[in-house]
Amino acid sequence: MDYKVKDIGLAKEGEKLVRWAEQHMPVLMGIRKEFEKERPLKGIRIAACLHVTKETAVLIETLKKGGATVALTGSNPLSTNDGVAAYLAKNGIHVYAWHGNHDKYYWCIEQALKINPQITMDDGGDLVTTLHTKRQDLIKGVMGGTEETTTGVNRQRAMEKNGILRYPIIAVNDAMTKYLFDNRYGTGQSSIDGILRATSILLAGKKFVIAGYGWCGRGLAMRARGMGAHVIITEVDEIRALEAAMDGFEVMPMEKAAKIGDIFVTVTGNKHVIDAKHMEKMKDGAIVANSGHFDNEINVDWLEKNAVEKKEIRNNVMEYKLKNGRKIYLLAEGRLVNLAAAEGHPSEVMDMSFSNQALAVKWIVENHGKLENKVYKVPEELDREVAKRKLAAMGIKIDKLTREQIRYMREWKEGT
Ligand code: 9W4
Repeated sequence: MDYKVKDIGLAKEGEKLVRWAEQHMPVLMGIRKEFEKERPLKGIRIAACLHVTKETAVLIETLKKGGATVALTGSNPLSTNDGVAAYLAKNGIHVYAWHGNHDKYYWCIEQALKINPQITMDDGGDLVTTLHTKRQDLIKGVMGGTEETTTGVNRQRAMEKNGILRYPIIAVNDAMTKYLFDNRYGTGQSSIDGILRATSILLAGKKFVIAGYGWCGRGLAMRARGMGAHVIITEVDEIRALEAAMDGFEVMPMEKAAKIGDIFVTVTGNKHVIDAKHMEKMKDGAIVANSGHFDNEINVDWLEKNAVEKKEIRNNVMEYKLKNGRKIYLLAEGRLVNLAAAEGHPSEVMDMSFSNQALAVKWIVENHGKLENKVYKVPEELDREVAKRKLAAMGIKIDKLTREQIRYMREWKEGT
């Protein structure tokens, strides 16, 4: 049994986390039950490059219960939970991952590929890319792969366009039960969670400025309002700005918001959304955080160069004293506050993405003979199946169209 983790002795701690996640992932656990009975992945070898989290462990064990042999490597050096990695290694998964693994990141991917995978599961596309560059010899044995994130799907779509993609990929990221929920409810809640864990401040009555009104911004605004904050949105897109205004939020340019905000969160996907000219105008004690994908939404370099004093106040809170005498508090070095200071998407959200993953793997095994070397959407019936099962798990029933209503919808002649 081959693996490499930080400390196999951490398995018991990891197991507690995984059991907790299982409690909150009813759809995936339901799929696990079926997999145990039907063994749809019997004898299938899977290499996965995913964030080694408690939720990922629930997915990996589900694949194993379905009959698969799994090798797992981390998809980011900072996202591996060493307890979870140890727990999986102890339970028959070939895990190559430890927290802070910057130097041996690609070595770990190579180890995972030793399984000679028939299926790849990626989060960001590093497995697919490694197979297409360094390990082309393994490609003939691959039936297909899945991809969890936008970044990965973009990379693989580019490969398809250039005619170099050599096996089919299912874009789990693009499933409705994934993208319609994770940014809004996952990032929305976990960003607040990260800010509160880092600072323990009261949100009620605070001026909470959100840069960007995409899915993350909408989720965050909804939750901040729920906590009693006065929410201000800044936008560059007129339609989104209008939407924010009609959702009942105050909308204004960042230059104006900078002067009045207590807390600032960037979720735009663009750079230097909070820049020198904004920070110079902020009130003493302003808190600044980022939940957008890259860590350049806040001009941290400027802060670093122009602060006259810098002090770590508590974990994930850095105080910068500016020349004007005012202090600004930067959370988690301007990296994603929901990941660095909290635990990312709650398990209930990951339940839906990872159920799509599990069903997509089964679908590839059943259909790979008919597939071309293209990026496919998750078949709509699987996507809807995940939604149905989530509703059932939540105890929610919905109506069905009557035969007459179906006929009415198809009928174009019947009007007013
Ligand atoms: N985690 C991550 C990334 C950077 C990072 C403190 C600053 C993404 C998706 C899922 O990227 C992920 N930087 C850190 S901690 C950290 C964590 N620091 C430390 O100083 C730098 C990541 C998917 N996911 C969930 O969201 C929940 N379960 C999941 O599997 C996980 C992690």
